[in-house]
Amino acid sequence: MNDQPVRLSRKAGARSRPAPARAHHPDFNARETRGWKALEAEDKLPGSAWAREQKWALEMGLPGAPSLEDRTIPTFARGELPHFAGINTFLKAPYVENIRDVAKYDAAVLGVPFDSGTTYRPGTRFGPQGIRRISALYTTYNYELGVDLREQMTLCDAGDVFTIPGNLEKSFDQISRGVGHVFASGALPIILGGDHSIGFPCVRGIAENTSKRIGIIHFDRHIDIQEKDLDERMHTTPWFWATNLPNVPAVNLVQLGIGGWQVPRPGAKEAFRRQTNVLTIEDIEEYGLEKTAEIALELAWKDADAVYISFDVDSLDCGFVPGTGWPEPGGFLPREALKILGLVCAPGICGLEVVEVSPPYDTSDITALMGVRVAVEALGSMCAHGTLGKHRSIIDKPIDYEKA
Ligand SMILES: [Mn+2]
Repeated sequence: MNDQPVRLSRKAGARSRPAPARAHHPDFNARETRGWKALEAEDKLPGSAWAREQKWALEMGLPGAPSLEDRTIPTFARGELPHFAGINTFLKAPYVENIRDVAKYDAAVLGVPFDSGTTYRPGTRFGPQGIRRISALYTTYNYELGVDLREQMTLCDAGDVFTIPGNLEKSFDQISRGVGHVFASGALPIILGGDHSIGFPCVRGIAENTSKRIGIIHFDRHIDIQEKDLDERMHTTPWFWATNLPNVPAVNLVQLGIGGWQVPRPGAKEAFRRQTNVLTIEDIEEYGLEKTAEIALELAWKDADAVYISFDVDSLDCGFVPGTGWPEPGGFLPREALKILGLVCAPGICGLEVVEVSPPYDTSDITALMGVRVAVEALGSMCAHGTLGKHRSIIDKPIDYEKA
């Protein structure tokens, strides 16, 4: 760059050279950045549900001390604020004590505290508690998506399924009933595991309430489709059993991020035999995130009527998820997995599980926080695309679990 003054004309004398145009920068005056568009989206969001929550909190929690200037603050913490206080349901959503009331909500979070399917590190029975606890950190608003879950949908916390430690089969029966009940009620089930053995009973609970065909998009480092492990239906086996269900064919199973040194060969053989759709991290790097999501959607939805999402937090590089049962290097970066997750949830899903969060091995709650993020990212994507509630169209043979 020549910063020397340049003589433009005899009359003008010496003047500075004009600054070169920085055409490679976004035009901030035209407000074309995503950062700005997100602010525009926020400006259009309503705040009425928040106003209702504040009013309710005051009614429930007594007016605050006269010395407080903010008269919306109650004496007892109720609702979202403050983030460090209160009884932690997921995102401080209302706790549904009578489980029949889940029908009144668009989506219901339910915990499946179960780790008897674990074959290495246990502790995922504390997953739902850990995820709920750190979910207190979150608001209901997402900046980039321009969505506010509180304003755009109704969410409840249905509490936990009563699982039976040490008994896979009885627990599976309980889990299928619990997930099936929530699904049949019309609320979208958002399931907090638990180890990955719950994948089979969760999908079974949904599948038995519909005659329609269900595809699965599975985020994992592990292939999880062998018949048995250590003589039982452990957390390495859910897709063997789920894709044996008549309306959950293996050709609609898409497995993202599989690889490394922890994939049991019996699982690889079974995936080969059933022709599931596996993309490794290198495949995904090559195709890119958008194209990967496109491929996943095409395969999972091929001749199917709904798609279920199974997100194992160990699909991420273990540097991001120390609190998990089988940590493995070389997986997704959080932003990669979240991007793909948002894209595959955009057309609507019939259920989501986030599994393998093990708080006893966690550091600073980062693995549990990822679990929260998976759940809200899926809901946020569906709110942004207007697809929340689409799953209701496939509930064509709801089971009455009071009688069944
Ligand atoms: Mn896994």
